[in-house]
Amino acid sequence: MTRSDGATGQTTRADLDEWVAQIAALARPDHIHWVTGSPAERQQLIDVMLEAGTIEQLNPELRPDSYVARSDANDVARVESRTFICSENQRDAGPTNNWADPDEMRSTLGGLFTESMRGRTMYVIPFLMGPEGSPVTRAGVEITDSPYVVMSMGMMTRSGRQALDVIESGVEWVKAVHSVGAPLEKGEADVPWPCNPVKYITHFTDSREIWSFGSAYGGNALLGKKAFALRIASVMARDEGWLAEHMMLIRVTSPEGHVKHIAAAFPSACGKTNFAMLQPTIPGWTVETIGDDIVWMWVDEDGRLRAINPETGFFGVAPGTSEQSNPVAMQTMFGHTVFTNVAVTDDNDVWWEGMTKEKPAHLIDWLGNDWTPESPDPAAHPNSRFTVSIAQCPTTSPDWNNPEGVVIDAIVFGGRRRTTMPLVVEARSWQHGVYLGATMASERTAAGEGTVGELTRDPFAMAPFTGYHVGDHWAHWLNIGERLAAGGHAPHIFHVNWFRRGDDGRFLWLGFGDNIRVVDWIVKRLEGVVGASASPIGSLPLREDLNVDGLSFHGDDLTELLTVDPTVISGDALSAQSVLETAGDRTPPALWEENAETLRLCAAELS
Ligand code: OXD
Ligand code: MN
Repeated sequence: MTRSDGATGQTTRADLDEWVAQIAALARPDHIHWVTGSPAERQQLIDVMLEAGTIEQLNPELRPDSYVARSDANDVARVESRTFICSENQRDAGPTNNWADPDEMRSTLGGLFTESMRGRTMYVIPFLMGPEGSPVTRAGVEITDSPYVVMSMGMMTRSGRQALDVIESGVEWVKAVHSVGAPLEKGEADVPWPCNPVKYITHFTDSREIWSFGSAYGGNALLGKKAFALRIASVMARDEGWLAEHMMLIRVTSPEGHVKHIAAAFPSACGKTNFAMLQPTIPGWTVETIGDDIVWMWVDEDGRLRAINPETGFFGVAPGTSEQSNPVAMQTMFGHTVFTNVAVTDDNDVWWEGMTKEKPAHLIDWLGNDWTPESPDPAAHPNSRFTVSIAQCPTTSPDWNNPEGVVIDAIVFGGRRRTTMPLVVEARSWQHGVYLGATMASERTAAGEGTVGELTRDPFAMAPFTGYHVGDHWAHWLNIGERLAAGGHAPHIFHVNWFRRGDDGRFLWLGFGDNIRVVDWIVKRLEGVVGASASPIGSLPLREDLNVDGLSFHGDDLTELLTVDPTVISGDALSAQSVLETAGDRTPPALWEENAETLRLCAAELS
């Protein structure tokens, strides 16, 4: 075995060197490459992938230094059914995770990884989640046999030499091993997207280790993202007293100069990226992007909630992204972007459903086939993605990389709800806000498995991502709230719904840039300058306080958006009991109290 970069391969961390040697002895790659993160190395990866057909270069005049990858047709999304939490104690995984016995899983993985990298290069990627110097920043090392993963991790994390320097300074680091599971016999030709029908995405939460086999797609393979920054980090956060959450993070500045930071949790493919890049339709507002998918938060010495985005890039859902819905995302991906499973136009640029009103007359679809508007299937896969660095985003906040993070003023929960939930509501208290987060529901999207459109409860938008017992996650949020209350600085909690529909299926709210009108109300509430009307699920805007200047509404749409029906809310609260029951005796009694209070308030309104 030789190292392709010719260096000696030794770091000053014997534990790291030993681990790399051990994985190499198991997986038997042909080469080992220590990732430095240099531009020359990036070009080398691109050349390797162009040669293998994993990526194709897009028209450099239209989209410089950008590429399209087409995955295997069966490797297109996160595989929750193949995702396992291997905690020593089964109860720690809780009812929302697949649990597997760690010893049994180690033996299964030992078999699968034996010689799994034969014929391939094994890349060693040191990486940091979070800016260097932040109290919650953590290090990891991902071993992978996929150059696509290396290139993506290069955009999504601080990887290479900088991270290795931090690891060599003596910090703890998380072990993450990934193989596409497609060894090559001598002389055997490779396929453009090697993967294996057998997939395992496993998390050893006690020893803080990740092992992923068989997939090269997104969160299954870019292990800094869901596996580390959410599943493993949520366990670290539980043990160390902080929060790792599935949230976007923005700074908003009002025309009066009030600066606030808002963290918002929505399930996958429900608009976090659009919210993070919101272009305000009310003059005088600015929105700066800090993160679009993951937020790590801690209580600072003054008892305030501070937050960072641990990532450095976007792995955004392409379909639906357009100059109208998200012009900032469109500008961000002007070049230096990797697209996966999108369609390609005749002039060799990208296209996906919703990008333009008019569909192109001819495309190459995500499977590599000819496509015309008459074709029955979408041209881009519904979970097709763009991967791009946050540094390219024109609205990125100068503080996105600040190790001190930003102070959170408001936390927002939301999902896709055709009915029931109003445009915006403010929780009565932190405890009530935790109840709203624990019981939040959304219609399924293509980002995971399952039937698209089906309503599911997705506590804190973390159902696929909390690495421990869901009931303990709720209790942890309540504990954090107590610490914040002691300092007198707890953020206010809100719930929003951009997706309410009329009987004919039309959206009642315009969404996108007009969501600033909801932000405007949230900031007025934080400033204490507007009242609200009490409802069984919290405080609703008074109609005169929601700035709808310049908008026109069909019939009673605005009233419908700003009111709740106690009969419907009471039905929803009864259905929410199922999610509280799921966590059994680990459901904090405070959440049952909030459910009972909701039902009591509904009954009072109905009597
Ligand atoms: C993501 C997801 O990729 O949530 O961010 O699926
Ligand atoms: Mn996500």
